[in-house]
Order: sequence, then C-alpha cells, then structure tokens
Amino acid sequence: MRKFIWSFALFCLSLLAHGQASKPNVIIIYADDLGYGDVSCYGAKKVATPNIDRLAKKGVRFTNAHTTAATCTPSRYSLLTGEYAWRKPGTGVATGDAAALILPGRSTLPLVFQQAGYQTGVVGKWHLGLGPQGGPDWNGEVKPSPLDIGFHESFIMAATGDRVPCVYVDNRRVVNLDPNDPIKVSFKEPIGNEPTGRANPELLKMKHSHGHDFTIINGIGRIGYMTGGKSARWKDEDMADIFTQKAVSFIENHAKQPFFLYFATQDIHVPRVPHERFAGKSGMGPRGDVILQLDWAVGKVLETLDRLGLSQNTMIVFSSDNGPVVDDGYQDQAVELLSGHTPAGPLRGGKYSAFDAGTRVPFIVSWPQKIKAGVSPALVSQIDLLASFASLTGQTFDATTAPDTRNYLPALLGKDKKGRDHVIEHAGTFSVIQGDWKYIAPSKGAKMSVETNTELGNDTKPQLYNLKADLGEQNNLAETNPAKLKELEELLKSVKEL
Ligand code: NG6
Ligand code: CA
Repeated sequence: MRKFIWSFALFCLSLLAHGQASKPNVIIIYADDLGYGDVSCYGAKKVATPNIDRLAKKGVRFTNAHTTAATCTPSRYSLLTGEYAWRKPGTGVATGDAAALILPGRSTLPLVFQQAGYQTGVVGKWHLGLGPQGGPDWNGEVKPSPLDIGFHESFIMAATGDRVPCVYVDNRRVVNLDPNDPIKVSFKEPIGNEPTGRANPELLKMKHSHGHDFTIINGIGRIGYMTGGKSARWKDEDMADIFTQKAVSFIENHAKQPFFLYFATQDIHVPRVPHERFAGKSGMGPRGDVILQLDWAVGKVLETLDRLGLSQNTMIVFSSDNGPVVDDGYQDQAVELLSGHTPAGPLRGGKYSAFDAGTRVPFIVSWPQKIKAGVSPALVSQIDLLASFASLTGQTFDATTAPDTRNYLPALLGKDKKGRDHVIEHAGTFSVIQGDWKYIAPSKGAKMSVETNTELGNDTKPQLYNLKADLGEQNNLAETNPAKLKELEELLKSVKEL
C-alpha cells in the first residue's frame, strides 16, 4: 500500500512538473543597437559579457538570427505584432510624441500570453508610439498604451533615450509629474525657452556630433523640444538601475504564476551614459561601458530567477532590435576608443544597413528544463516569436492581423537546425536570405551614411551574395547567377503581395 501511495505521489508530481513545463515563464530581453560582434559569446575580445555568455552556455546560441528591420520601431513593431512593419505606412523610426502604432483589436505577442493566463509586463524602451492621433496627453492618461494591447503592466520610456520627453511612463501616468509644471513636447517647432544644444553648446556635458541639438535635458542635447515636467525628468545615469529594478520586481511579484516579461533595455543606444559603477570600466569609452551595464542587467535577471528558484522553468530570449552603430550622433569617443573591437563581427554594414550587420543579431534562447545547450545555425526571424509562443502556450491568433509570423518553435528550442526557408529584411530597401544566398533589391538610396560612417548596402543594381562563401558580402554574383537572382526576386515579390 505504502509503495502504491508513493508511486501515486510521484505520478502526481510528474504531472505537476509537466503542467508547469508547458507553461514556462518567458522573458524577452531586447537590447537596443547591440551588434552581432558586441558580446563575447559571439566573438568579442575587447569587452567581456559574462552574464550574456552564461545564458548562451545553458541555452541555444543562434548564428543566423534576424530582425525584420535595421532600425528600432519597425523591428519592434514586427516582433510584437507578427506583421512586417513595411506593410503598414508610418512605422519608420517614431518621434517621441508619435501616436500609438499598435492599436487594440489585433493579435499581439503579449495578448497571446494574456490569453494563456500569463501575467504580462513591459519594462524599458517602447518606441511604438502612445496615445491617440496627435500624440499622447503627457499630463493626463496615456492611452492607448501597452496596457491596451496585451500588457497588464507597463513601465516605459516613450521612445528613445535621445528623444524627448525624457520621462518614465508608469502604466498610464508620467512618473513624478508636478501638475503645476505640465509637459509640452514638439518635434516641429521650438516651444518654451529652455536652452538647446544648438544655441547653448557650453551647457552640454556630452556634445552632439550630428543632430541631437534640441532641448538640453540632464546636460545632453536631445531630438525634439520639451518644456515643463522638470520633476519628472530622468537622469540617464540611473536608467539602467531603474529599468532593471522594475524588471526584477515584476519577476518577484509574479513568481507564483506564469509570467511574460518584455524587458527592452535602453542600452546600448545613444546617449550612452553609464552609471558611475560602469563609467570607464571597459576602456572603450561609454559605448563599451554600456555593454558592461547591459550585461549587468542580464545578470540581475538571472540572479533573480536563481534566487526565486525559477531558473529551470523560465525561457529567456535575448536579442537586439538592429545592428550596431559607433557614432550615432554624440561625441562619446566611441570611434576613438574602439581599440580594434568589431561591433558587427564578420558582417558588413551596421544599423540602418541592408548589409547583414543591419539585421543579423545576437539571439540566444535558454530554458534549462527543456532546451539542450548548443549552437544553432537555423535561419530564424523575430517575426516568428508570436506564432511560436502561441504554439508553446496552446493559443490561436488572428492571422489576418498577424499575417507574417510562423510557428518555428522547434527551431527556437534548438531541435530543428534548419529553421525558416527564407527571411525578409527591410532597411529602406528589401533583402531576402534563402539558404546560402542573399539578395538585396536595387535602391537609389545613398551608399554611405556619412554621419554614422555606415555602408548602407544600397545600389542601383541588384545584389546577390553567397553568404556561405562570402559572409562579408563582397562579391556581387547577380550578373553571373541570373537564375538565382530571378528566383529570389520572385520570392520577394510573392511575400510582398501576400
Ligand atoms: C536617428 C538618430 C539616431 C537614433 C535613430 C533611431 C539623428 C541624427 N539620429 O534619426 O541617433 O536615435 O534615429 O534609433 O537624430 S533606433 O535604434 O531607435 O531606431
Ligand atoms: Ca535600435
């Protein structure tokens, strides 16, 4: 009898364990502008990222993973909606006062988790617009917001660190706002009489190299004009601490239920202003220092999961929204102190570029209870997280509003080493990768971004590269391989016409 009770108890426990395993907690840590070669587990030698490496060591490290775009807003749009951003006009890099780009009434990644009974939260960089047409009411209720498209909790900055308004939005309210000092924001004309980087460069603690010469907040010129909201303004030096603390509290508060956390760090986007704990620590200037800070934030998440006993059954996806850029508009010595570091690794181009460094990013998936550690060459795209997590959690989604996402869960779990047949990327012009081949559609765009010193990958002629033989996209084979060129042109056409 005792034996029977024991085996019954074990059976129940295994059922329980199985039930839990089918509903792992999920955390997406989404870095900003982190390049393929910026972390040590992807080959960086000058900067060490032990926590990101730890994640890679216990998970699957993907070598052929892609964002859908080479800038932030469209990549994030696709990640959260399962729709290529280029299908929807107005999804380029958003201003700080843009209206909400993702509106209620459609499938979204957080909604999938919400339907599955998860507690869902977003912390960090949003950059997908807020509020109705005309922009949000910073002094009242910010609506629509992430809370209206699937997140139960939200603690965000509206756009980027270099765009006004430089305030945090906690659920529907700006944090620490004094009603007697209302916020006004404009991206069109000057408002108020606060100093700007253009008129008062002597007030800057970090000078701009291009752009970023509007209102000065915390000694740094921003994009856009802001007045009011003095008590609500952030201090860049504290941002990583504040966002990381919010991410940690979210995990602590929901330790007993399945949760989904979208932790979108402001690092390593400009302005790069590390906390003093990290300032000067990389020897590569602020850009290297904020890589250390990002790694610390990842470490805090891992430490929290360990402390709460959640590490085994939490799935973490670590990635970036687009490739790297060295000078993105501030004189922060990133160029001078690069010291041989190669942010793009072996890839050509960078942020904004149709060459692969624009969109091929670090991508690590870890879930100790289920995933066997390793390296995967599978072709994966961030567009597929929605359908894949719907499959993982047994949910359906509306394929008319999320038309481009597909279920590649076996690839994400490291079981299928092939992944997608092809990926589509957008950086002003379109690129297609299929097997060993990459096609870049002809474009009249500039070949170089002189300001950021990035090769943009534009050419009026079609480009075709064999990535297996030529990962650095040096030898255009379009003329010598017209059959492959035609095949990929047609493939792109068929996806565009979907
Ligand atoms: C550019 C900004 C750049 C960065 C980028 C958006 C200038 C001159 N450059 O317009 O600094 O903010 O937009 O980056 O203003 S993203 O990663 O959010 O897409
Ligand atoms: Ca970005």
